[in-house]
Amino acid sequence: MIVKCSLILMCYIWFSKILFSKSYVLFFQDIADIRKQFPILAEDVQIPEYFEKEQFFSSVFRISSAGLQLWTHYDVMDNFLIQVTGKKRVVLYSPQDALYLYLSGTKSEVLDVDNPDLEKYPLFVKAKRYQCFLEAGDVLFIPALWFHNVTSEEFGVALNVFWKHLPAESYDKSDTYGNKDPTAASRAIQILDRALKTLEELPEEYRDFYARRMVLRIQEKAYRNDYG
Ligand SMILES: O=C(O)CCC(=O)C(=O)O
Repeated sequence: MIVKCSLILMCYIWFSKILFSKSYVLFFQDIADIRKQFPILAEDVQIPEYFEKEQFFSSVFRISSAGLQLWTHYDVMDNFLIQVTGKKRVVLYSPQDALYLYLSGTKSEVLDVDNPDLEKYPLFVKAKRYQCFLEAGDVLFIPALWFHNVTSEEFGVALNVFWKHLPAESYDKSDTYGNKDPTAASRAIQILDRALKTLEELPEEYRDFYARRMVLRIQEKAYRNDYG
């Protein structure tokens, strides 16, 4: 109760500080860092010491109204979601279940995770759902590549801290949100697109056969053995 009250008070003080400063003028092209974009709050923000300073990527200030839902997506960096005030529901899916999530880029096409359209998305039932509720003072570790869908149950303030756990050169330098695929993954996807284009030179029967062989090769060479 005391923690909750002090977090609510802190939230109130934060808002007052922001309103009476000019720091709410954000520069959206910058990588988010609450301590730089809201310097007035810098002293209040203690980034957890779970990684080296050079690994820090961004800290995103999130203010959400009740009912706001963020679609199911993954990020490419490890992340702490720190709930300052308010309550949020977080639904998570493992990267192993990517095949069942109907991905379009980094997002799932299944928008309603509670009542999915199973005629359109029949494999979605195979995705194992993990769910938790965050309240003021809670911190959720969201590992890179884990899908998450976040719904604010009430007005709330939260903070994300993203950090690079792969070698720095693996990440796309133009990434401002921590959600661009690592450069090697983007290159591999481009090469795959070229391979698929090449298959179009074949008649359908052959295209199908060689596509299946390619899937087998990918499974054999690149899938983890311990994923089942
Ligand atoms: O808290 C939210 O509204 C979204 C959080 C999120 O997407 C994340 O932690 O990556």
